[in-house]
Amino acid sequence: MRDKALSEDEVLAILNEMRGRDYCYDRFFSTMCTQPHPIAVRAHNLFLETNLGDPGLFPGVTEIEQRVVKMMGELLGCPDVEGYVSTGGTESNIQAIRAARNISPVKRGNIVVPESAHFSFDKIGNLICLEVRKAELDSDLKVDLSSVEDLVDERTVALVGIAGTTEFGQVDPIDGLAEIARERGIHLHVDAAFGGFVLPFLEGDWKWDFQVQGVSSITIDPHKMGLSTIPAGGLLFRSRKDLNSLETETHYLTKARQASLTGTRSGAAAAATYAVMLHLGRKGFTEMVGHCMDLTRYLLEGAEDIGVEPVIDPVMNVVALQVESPVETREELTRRGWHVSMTREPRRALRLILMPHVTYESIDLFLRDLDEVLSR
Ligand code: 0PR
Repeated sequence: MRDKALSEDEVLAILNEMRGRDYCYDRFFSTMCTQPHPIAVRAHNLFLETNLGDPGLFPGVTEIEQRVVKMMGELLGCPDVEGYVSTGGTESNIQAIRAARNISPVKRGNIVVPESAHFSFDKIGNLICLEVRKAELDSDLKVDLSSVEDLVDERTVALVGIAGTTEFGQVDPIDGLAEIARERGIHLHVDAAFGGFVLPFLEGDWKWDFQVQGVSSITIDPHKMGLSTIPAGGLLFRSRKDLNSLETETHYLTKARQASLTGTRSGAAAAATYAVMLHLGRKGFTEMVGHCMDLTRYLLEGAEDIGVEPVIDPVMNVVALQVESPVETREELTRRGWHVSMTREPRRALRLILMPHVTYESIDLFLRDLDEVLSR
């Protein structure tokens, strides 16, 4: 730290210069986050100094957090849900699996996740010393149930299914996984970090949420399609005993026990999530998701016109485009200012997320550049 103090103006000049180095959302096709809704920003600022880690000091935002949990539970078929607002998908996944491990009598167990699982599950294996077994995918890139059956054994403490895979936006057969989980009496966790704020607003007959008997916990992230501020994640349990299994005693705080992974934690993103959910309601979310799906179809049609096909027919606003040299194509697109992501081997493809910040105009410009790059 420097000795001499800088004036506010001097500090802000430095900050603005650094902020100017960040890229802008208008050319991001690679991210599952987006610009927060303006009401989320206002709510976030209003609750900036609140700490959900010591809830007795902040009963207002503590009540907001519980309301958010109930609203997300209602959305996912279980109004009596238990949980909390976490920092995001990684924390929610960690905590769900930790609860499953805590409840299970098995020591040194394993979990069975789809090959398509987010890398947070690799962190979990390392963190809580569980073997992470990866089940194969079928030709639609959904988890193959017979592969799951082959991997499950008496040491399995949890199964994981994904509702909205990171790379392809695919939905696993959660009802099939639930059957396996029920038969064996094991925890089924559904990672809907992305799909949680998409699937409830799409027409379709997926059976993936708490309406499926056997689903024990769900991850749903407001800081992705929930238009909230970062960091806002949701962790929901069907049963109180799962949440209780995460609690430690907190002798000197205003509440005797704490289930969250972090101690001190901001109430700002919980308030932001609450504000967006109240302000948009189901109608607003349905319109927003509908708009993202219109953008998705527009991109697909334009891609088809230049001879580019998706790996699978998109279920939600996540598109993987098959191109001949994805690595080089992506590099050239980056040079032209486009931020696209890539799926893993063996299905390397350009990956685009059609978030609300994407415009028809940016899709047109992107496709023009993609066409040029591919024709070189
Ligand atoms: N589960 C799923 C299905 C996810 O897609 C993600 C993140 C997570 C869990 C973990 O969530 P947190 O990152 O909130 O802990 N998926 C995106 C990804 O890894 C996250 C992301 C967001 C990446 C913005 C890049 C980016 O710019 O691709």
